[in-house]
Amino acid sequence: MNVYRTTQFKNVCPRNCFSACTMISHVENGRLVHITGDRNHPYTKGKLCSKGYAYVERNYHQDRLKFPYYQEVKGSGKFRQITWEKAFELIINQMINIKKQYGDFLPLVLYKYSGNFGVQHFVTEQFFSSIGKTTRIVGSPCHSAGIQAVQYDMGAVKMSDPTQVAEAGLVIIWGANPAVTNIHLIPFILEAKGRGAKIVVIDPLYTQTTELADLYLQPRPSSDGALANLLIKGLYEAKSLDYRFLEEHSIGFEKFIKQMKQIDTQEYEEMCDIPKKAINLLLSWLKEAKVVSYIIGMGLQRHSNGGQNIRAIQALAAARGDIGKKGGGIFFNQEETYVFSNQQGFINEHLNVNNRNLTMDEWITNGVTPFINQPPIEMMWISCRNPLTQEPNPQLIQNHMKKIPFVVAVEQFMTQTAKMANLVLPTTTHFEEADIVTNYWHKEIAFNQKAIPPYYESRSEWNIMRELALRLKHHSPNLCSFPIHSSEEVYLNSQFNEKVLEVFGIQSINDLEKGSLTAKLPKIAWNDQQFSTTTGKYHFYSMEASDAGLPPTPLFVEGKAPNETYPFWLITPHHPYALNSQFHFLNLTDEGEAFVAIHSDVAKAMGIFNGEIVKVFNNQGSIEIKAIFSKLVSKDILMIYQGWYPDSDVNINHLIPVTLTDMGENAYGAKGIAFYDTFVKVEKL
Ligand SMILES: Nc1nc2c(c(=O)[nH]1)N[C@H]1C(S)=C(S)[C@@H](COP(=O)(O)OP(=O)(O)OC[C@H]3O[C@@H](n4cnc5c(=O)[nH]c(N)nc54)[C@H](O)[C@@H]3O)O[C@H]1N2
Ligand SMILES: Nc1nc2c(c(=O)[nH]1)N[C@H]1C(S)=C(S)[C@@H](COP(=O)(O)OP(=O)(O)OC[C@H]3O[C@@H](n4cnc5c(=O)[nH]c(N)nc54)[C@H](O)[C@@H]3O)O[C@H]1N2
Ligand SMILES: [Mo]
Repeated sequence: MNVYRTTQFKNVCPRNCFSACTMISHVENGRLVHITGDRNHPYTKGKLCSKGYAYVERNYHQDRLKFPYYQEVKGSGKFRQITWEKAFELIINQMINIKKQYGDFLPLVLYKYSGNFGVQHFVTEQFFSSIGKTTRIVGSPCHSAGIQAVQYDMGAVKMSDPTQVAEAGLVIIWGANPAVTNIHLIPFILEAKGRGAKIVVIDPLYTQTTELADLYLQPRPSSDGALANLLIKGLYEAKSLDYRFLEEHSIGFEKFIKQMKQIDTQEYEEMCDIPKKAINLLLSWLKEAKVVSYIIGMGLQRHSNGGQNIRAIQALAAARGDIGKKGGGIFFNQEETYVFSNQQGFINEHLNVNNRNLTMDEWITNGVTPFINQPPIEMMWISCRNPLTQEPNPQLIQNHMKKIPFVVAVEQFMTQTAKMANLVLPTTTHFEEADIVTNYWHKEIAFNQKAIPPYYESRSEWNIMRELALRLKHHSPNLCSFPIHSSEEVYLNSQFNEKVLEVFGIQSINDLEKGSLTAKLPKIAWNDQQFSTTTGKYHFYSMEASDAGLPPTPLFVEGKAPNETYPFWLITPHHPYALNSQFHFLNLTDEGEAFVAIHSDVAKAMGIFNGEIVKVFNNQGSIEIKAIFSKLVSKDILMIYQGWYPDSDVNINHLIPVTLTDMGENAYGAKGIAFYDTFVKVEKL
């Protein structure tokens, strides 16, 4: 009889998510058997999401990549298994040829994003920086407009500890769906509610989060700036602003309020399509509340005026005096804990110095020859990114990829994108590698232990880059300055620096042995009211915004709207049981299939029955998808959860054009993508 001992390891979920949960993996005989939450984590407190509990299934899923695969013709599906040695040889040959022909590696492009945010994974950026100039696809498809808005007003992307929400007198959840996307925040919202705080949800969709609300406002998409402006005007007229803050800690309020006095209240109410009564109720709560927490989602800023709308909401928080207060302020994102040396490669100013930047939209629109009189793209390295399901207009991206002579994808699964690569390299999951994980929401840091051996021939991101560096150096010592370390742990230790010491008080992974640690940052952001702007004050008037051709003040700018040809907004928010393109295939949901949520009145008027397959289309693309009557949507909105639907041909992003957000360039080198400014028509088949 075999008696297996269960060993426990500490792991950290590295996904692009607000939680970065620490978890305990239970291992028997080198195999993961069970995952539990870690009760010692101060924010997630031992609770995982359905995806977290399903990691065993994901890890050993039949579709998990086992070996390196090569196909001569991209998209042919004629992959053959090759050895790692052969894979490295193919890559090195390609790189050497590029270097010979062009004198540098500019034709080599890095295409990487958010599949894994662990510190180890920034090794790829570091490797690319170690071979001289390369091309980088820059910009964030996620939150660049909002990040830029925070920077314009406050100078740096800081946020109070999310646990502060529990202390709020009023919680406004604005364009966020935490019941789905940020589940560990919910207990803190409920705690505030238990202490008597009212909960307001502002979202064009009646989401799962709406169930928590005392007041639900359903604005027209992208009209939030108008609502925020109306609220400021109302509070100003009622003399309910924080005049001391305005006087001592801000600039430009006079100019801004002058504009507010001139806005036509009725016109603004109509633009956001919210009844006067509801606005007045919210105004009365804002007048009464001692301190307000504003939880702002990324969803809100995926519009062509998204950054400006966030500035308008921030202005409300600032003018009311909520910023820097216990239990108050803006909860959007924080970047203070992105301090490891290799993470800096991610930040735009570092990108600018060494590389040729190709913005996401230039890449999608102009393809492989985006630069006049400069080398084209000859080789692409994709890691932690699945553009053929996640980016706008994937049809174009696929065509561009076909034209690139050599495409490499580092993946765990044969995704739509991997299918269009020449070389697919299998990589480890976080259970099979050592890593450090920090987060953009809470301020914990934790070490991720290697719990099990790599699945079949998978290699870690560090291992792949190290092996490449060794071979490049062997070919010619000057080609690459990437440091060769002896293990993942030694590599991780090399990424500690003064800033890590300052923020976390630690110097090596040994200091994380006992479990997660919380950053030594103030619990309340901006509690000293000293902002990181050029003046040290809060900017209601931003010269930087003005220089970028944007309105200097947070005055509402009208966004896009449906038209006669394409009368519906298509909102494609984040899925309850998937994370972007990941986890879909685990069928964690009753609705494994893709569906479009449609208002029953609209459907009935068109003779569409519940469950019927319909056509949703615009001038860019067309999909056939099941229609479901839903209370989530109003009459001029259709909703489809974004991501990947492996059992069907539905690719939602075929409908999504490259529409830019108003902001993002200064934050990440490119404007963001206004995914939700997509307009479509629906028809019976
Ligand atoms: N229509 C629509 N599109 C959207 C959005 C939307 O709201 N609507 N949201 C946008 C947003 S907010 C974001 S952040 C982007 C996300 O876009 P991506 O960053 O592309 O998203 P993911 O699907 O999380 O991860 C990409 C890939 O990483 C792989 N991966 C996971 N772990 C690892 C690893 O350890 N190593 C490597 N090499 N690969 C790994 C996964 O298998 C997956 O295929 O999508 C955007 N796209
Ligand atoms: N389960 C799960 N969790 C996730 C993810 C996931 O895919 N699945 N993805 C992770 C990532 S990468 C991200 S960026 C975050 C996203 O986290 P969230 O921002 O919370 O989620 P989204 O679905 O992007 O959008 C939130 C809400 O914005 C609303 N919205 C759209 N347009 C407007 C508007 O004009 N005004 C207002 N007021 N609301 C609007 C949408 O209807 C939606 O309900 O979640 C992270 N967590
Ligand atoms: Mo995101």
